[in-house]
Amino acid sequence: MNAVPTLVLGLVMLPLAPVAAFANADEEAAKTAAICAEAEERYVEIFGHPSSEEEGVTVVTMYKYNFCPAEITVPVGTTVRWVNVDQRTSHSVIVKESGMPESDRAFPEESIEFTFLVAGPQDYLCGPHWKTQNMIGMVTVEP
Ligand SMILES: [Cu+2]
Repeated sequence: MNAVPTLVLGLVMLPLAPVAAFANADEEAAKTAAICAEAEERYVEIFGHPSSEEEGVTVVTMYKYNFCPAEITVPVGTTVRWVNVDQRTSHSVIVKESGMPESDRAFPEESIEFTFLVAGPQDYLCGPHWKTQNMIGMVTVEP
């Protein structure tokens, strides 16, 4: 008699788990997209033009503990400029495998630049926020 409720419970639980995981991922993606759209609005407010219009650099904004966009693909030799468009928080950049030390903190409206000379995927993170806020990014450098 006792085996029946357990079996029913098992059947109900199994299909629910993956669905819940997908819903959370979608929600997370939507939240990130909204934050990054806001970051671009901040960029235009501060600098008077879209981040895509900067000459000679690829811009990644830093806003509300996110890199926007968190993943980019660039040709080798590209300089990435990380721009802090937050109002209060400071951020840094550590390109893990570059051998370079952590950058200075970029305060609101300041930026950090790094030129990617080695092809391959390069993880980077924000010193003060990668652990607590998962503030992590990736640059895929193409030869
Ligand atoms: Cu940060």
